[in-house]
Amino acid sequence: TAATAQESVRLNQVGFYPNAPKIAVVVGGQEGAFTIKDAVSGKVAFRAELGKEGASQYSGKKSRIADFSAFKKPGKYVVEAAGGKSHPFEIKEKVHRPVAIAALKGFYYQRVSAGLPEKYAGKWARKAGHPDDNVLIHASAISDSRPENAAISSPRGWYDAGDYNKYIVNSGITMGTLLSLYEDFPSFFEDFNAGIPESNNAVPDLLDEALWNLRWMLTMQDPADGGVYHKLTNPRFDGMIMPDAATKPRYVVQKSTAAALDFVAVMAQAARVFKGFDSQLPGLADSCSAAAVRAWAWSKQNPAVLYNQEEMNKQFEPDIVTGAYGDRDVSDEWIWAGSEMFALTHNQEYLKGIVLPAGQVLPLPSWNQVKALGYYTLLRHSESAKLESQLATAVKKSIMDLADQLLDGADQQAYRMVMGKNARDYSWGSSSVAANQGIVLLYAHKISADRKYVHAALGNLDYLLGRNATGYCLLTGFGSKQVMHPHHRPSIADGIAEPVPGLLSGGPNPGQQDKCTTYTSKFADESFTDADCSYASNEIAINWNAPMVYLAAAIEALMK
Ligand code: 9MR
Repeated sequence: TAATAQESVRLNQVGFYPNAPKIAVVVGGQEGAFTIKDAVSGKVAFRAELGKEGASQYSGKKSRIADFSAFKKPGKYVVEAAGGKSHPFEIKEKVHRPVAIAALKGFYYQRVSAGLPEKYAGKWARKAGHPDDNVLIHASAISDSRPENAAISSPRGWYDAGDYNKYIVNSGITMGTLLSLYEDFPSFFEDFNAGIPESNNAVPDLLDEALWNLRWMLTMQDPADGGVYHKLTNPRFDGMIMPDAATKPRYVVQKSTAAALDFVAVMAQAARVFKGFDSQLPGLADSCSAAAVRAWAWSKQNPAVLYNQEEMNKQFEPDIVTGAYGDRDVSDEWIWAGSEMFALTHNQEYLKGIVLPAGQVLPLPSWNQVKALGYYTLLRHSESAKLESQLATAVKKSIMDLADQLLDGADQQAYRMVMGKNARDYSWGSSSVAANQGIVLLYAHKISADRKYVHAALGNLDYLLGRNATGYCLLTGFGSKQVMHPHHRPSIADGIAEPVPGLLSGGPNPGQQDKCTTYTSKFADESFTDADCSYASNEIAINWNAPMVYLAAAIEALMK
């Protein structure tokens, strides 16, 4: 389908900082001038020439860049070019603050075992679902301490995504990202009110929200041996119903090394972070620290117990067919867990095998690849924990090498950004790729103090908010062309037209594993459909929202 006039100019539909780059992409390839007009009066406020012609490496669609970085006057505007007109946007300070707040609030809406009163949830108020106070032990998880007829209480946590299950592996990277955000920008969160029930207590809202999931994670450890259940789940996915209507039996399943090590990392990091709130949360930091030590010991005895759902289902009943998060390589989990334990204890023993093998580039974080999370923590704590200088140098170099590899050639891309340079960027949950690339770039800025990395990270935030080949602003509740039909059970079942706000859509994914019939393009950068059938391109997930919160909040903190 042909782009409408508005869709032919693509930009961050939320807005721009006065003193930062401002880029729009004009699709079509026509040359000439573009103008910035006042959105209300229509008066021309700025005029310049479009840049040279470029083309999407996926669709071949031609485009030109409208660079109006030199225009700094606060206000509300549109871009006009080549007969097209952009959605309206603002130029102002703190322009992404509402984005950061809403993306954190997105986690509140995902709370399990809690009713969401109107006072906090507005029209998305809903009843509590999943008390999870009577969770069965799946046959794969039976042990001396937890026999078959035993049930455990494992309430709270966040719903993982559009489904209602709770997965330790995916909680791991999510919590690591949020706790790192706090560790990296603590003062920013002194004044950051997300409008959650705990907003008026003495703990920052970011940590209050994380606590909801932390308390659940603690219940996933078997007190007898320190091992950690891989997930808490229904045997099969629920229908498109509200949480309180979803009452099928729930199970904890098999312990796994990935779950145990992600748990170690989160608990060790939480122990450090919550030590600063001992008077508000007495004993919490110590409990986290003890839990981390026990899960580490279990992992040492069980260094590679992988979660293989198909194999599990051959041996045990009932069959479990929900998300597997079946990581087949836990070497990076060892590095993340070891790094967090080192930062907690300052004991070098935890750092075995930490250096990247020669010639390897640090992989971008994802649920099954968490090495970089370990490196971020070593970077942050290299001085306080007295990291050996050789190691500290190697960690810095790895992060800089990755950031420079991301940046290399990005300004030659049709959309002039890091995201999408490599075809593999468009995978399931590609929005989290864009956000995690942004985070690496911000760490490179922390190391180098070079502002170019902040501007490149901002480019990826622009991508998520509208400067992309789908034309959508990918965070629900924001922009002019909004995601309205995410694959998210409450948003589908609640009878409210607008989806729950502050949730990041997964984004383009040419795999199209959901086989929805509503896709209009097969090109990687356009392979997105705003339809609730599309769990492969339009689901939401906690591990995608967390880097969105990080990127938006960190950029706000750095743009002050
Ligand atoms: O994010 C996960 C993606 O990397 C996998 O390719 C995909 C298929 O296994 O699963 C994604 O995670 C889903 C999880 O299994 C269940 N809850 C929803 C998650 C997001 O789609």
